[in-house]
Amino acid sequence: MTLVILSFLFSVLASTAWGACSSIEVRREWRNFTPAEKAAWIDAVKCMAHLPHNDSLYSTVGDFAATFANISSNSSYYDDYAYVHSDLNPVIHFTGLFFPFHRYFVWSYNQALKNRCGYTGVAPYWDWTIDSANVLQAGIWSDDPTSGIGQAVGIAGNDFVVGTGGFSSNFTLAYPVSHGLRRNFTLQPYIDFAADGDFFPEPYLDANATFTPEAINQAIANYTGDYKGFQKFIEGFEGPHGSVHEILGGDLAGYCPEDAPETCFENEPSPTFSANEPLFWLHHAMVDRIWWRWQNAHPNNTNAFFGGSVQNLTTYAAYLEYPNGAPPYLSMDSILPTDGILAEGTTLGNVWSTEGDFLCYTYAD
Ligand SMILES: [Cu+2]
Repeated sequence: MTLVILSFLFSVLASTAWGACSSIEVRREWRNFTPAEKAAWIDAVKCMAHLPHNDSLYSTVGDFAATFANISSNSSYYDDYAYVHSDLNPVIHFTGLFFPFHRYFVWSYNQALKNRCGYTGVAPYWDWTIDSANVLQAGIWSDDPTSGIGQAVGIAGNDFVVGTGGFSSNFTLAYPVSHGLRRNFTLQPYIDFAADGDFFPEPYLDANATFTPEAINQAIANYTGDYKGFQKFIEGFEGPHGSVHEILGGDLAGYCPEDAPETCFENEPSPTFSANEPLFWLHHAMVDRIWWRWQNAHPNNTNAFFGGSVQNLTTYAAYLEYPNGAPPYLSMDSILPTDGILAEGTTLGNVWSTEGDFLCYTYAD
């Protein structure tokens, strides 16, 4: 009895004195989900894809609308999230917003699964380091129609639309044109970028070599206190974040569906409509977990931040000077963009700790 009271008192003290959240969500790796838990997540994602478009969606940047697609009222709430990522592409990549925005985006999406689709599970992540040696043989490509993510190479005769797993039916995407989920695993995706020589010095690189356990563990150990260097390693060209996107081809890599407008093909592959792919959420939860591990690896990392608000990829020299954004510089008081879909008024400081009252989640390991 005394122990129970003591532990109760301790938890009350912990939540009031240190601002810890009372019921923390523990995110788990996809392969540690039971088949029923996997099916529940897939069901919730497909539920989002059948909810109506939210009229409060607006574009902040507008490049995506100008080049690929305007906001379509013939779309779903799931498509609204894909649109937000597409529209904000130039302000959330290669800027100081990369880690905090994607943390907020994955969390907001998970809240929507719960609040709008009755999802009661936790956000899954895909630890692709475990599968890096042989990505194509990974268990994640299960063909099971209720609990499987589906094949890594879609049907070649059908524009690489995924033909197995939970997303092969009742799952249509609106951007840039209506199409089914597409994947086309390619071990050497950077060959397509060979013309951008400075940015892609190793076009024949096997992309899986960039996301091994050793590469990620070294990055976490090596950039103590160096937020800019850490972000550049994870997000930079031919780095692990981009390699997972590009190795899967199709939607996750920003390759255009066959009926897309010509301007889409002129700009492909581009990191815009990658959130069409449900794996986007598992991939970005993993990227978030790597940042979380780095934050926890050393006291000098926990609150480290340095980043600008303006993406500058005009020349390779400019990129090397501003790999995570040129001035004006961002601070903990800077407000995250929302496109009317995410909750307004969230600051970088609000999302710096995952375990505080605001986000209230952690990772199993
Ligand atoms: Cu992104």
